[in-house]
Amino acid sequence: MSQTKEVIDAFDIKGTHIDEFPYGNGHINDTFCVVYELNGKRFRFIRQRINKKIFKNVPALMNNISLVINHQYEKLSQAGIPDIDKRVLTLVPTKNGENYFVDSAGNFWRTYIFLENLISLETVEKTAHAFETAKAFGEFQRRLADLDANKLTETIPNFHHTRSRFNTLISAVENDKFNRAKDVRAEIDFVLNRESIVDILLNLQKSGVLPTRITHNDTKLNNVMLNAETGEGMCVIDLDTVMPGLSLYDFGDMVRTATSTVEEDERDLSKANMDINMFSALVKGFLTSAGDVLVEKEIELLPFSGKLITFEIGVRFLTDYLQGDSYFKIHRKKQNVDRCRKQFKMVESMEEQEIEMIKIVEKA
Ligand code: ADP
Ligand code: GN1
Ligand code: MG
Repeated sequence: MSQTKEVIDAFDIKGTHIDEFPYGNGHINDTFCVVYELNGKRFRFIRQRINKKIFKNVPALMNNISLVINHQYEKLSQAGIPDIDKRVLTLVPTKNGENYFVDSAGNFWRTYIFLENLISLETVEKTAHAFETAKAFGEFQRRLADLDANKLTETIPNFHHTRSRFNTLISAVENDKFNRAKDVRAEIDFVLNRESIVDILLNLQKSGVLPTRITHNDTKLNNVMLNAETGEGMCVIDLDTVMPGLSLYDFGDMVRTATSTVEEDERDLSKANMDINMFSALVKGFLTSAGDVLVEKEIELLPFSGKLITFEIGVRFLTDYLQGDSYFKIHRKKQNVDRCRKQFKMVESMEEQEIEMIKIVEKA
């Protein structure tokens, strides 16, 4: 869906709109790169149609995002860090001074300044990528430690509630509305055999051993922008799910996405393995930036978090397949099954390397 004139005209951007095209590989929002020209110069922006089926209260979500951006901005300026505009997202307001626009069809749109000369990766190529990713997400988490969590709305309730993700899968299997359970029996069994892991972090949170913090909750590799030349982790993006959560959820999703050198939906499962050197780099990067705020249990469970979140996202892909592919964008039939299989193969790979992973954390 391209943008209508009312959307293009809504934002406070000088110059002429000359081009727009779909951009990036996000599974949730419709993202476009939009190009404007002013005095012979071209300027790019990121414009997104926010998925209102998934995010039920977009005004509250946008309020979260601007609180988070402003807080990060203040922290960076207090610390005298240079290039702040490359380290936090910048929202472009509408002509009415709002940070989003609702078009006549009821769609919600927002615009960010394009982060030029930064890149986001779909797969890691070297350990420095893993280190920089974890360092950036750790810094992000640390800078939010003193933001009042009561000011934030929970944009998706129970987002990382692994027990409820498990139960939703069970209901989807029982209902089997699209008669698809027969295609994924082995994957369903894989989940049933691991039910014992789903409550571990939730129980530790309930008993107060694991503190609730403001976390990002969607720390996949392509949600951090790196300096295209130096590889430095610069800017955490995709702030839709920033809300109270566990630090381990953020680390876990990095293990899922930044220890694999192949894509999330890779079909050749012999290539889907947890690379222990990448894991080690993630641990080092995360401890460099967030280490001094983490409690002992948060550090001890870093290896487990990788397995849990990889399992949880695999469960979500499987559930979405059973529910008719209505949540994650797909580009081919059974893509959610491929994504699920890749996640579960990664879980197995982590199970096999559990002792090595624990040793790395102990050493760090
Ligand atoms: P989704 O929620 O659908 O994942 P994202 O906000 O993550 O959407 O954006 C999708 C992709 O667009 C990102 O992975 C990144 O490559 C690119 N992107 C997002 N914001 C910017 C930005 N401000 N500058 C440059 N690229 C961006
Ligand atoms: C979605 O928005 P994106 O593509 O960065 C999803 C994450 C999943 C991820 C799997 C709001 O992330 O939770 O882990 O896909 N985001 C939402 O790739 O559900
Ligand atoms: Mg994203």
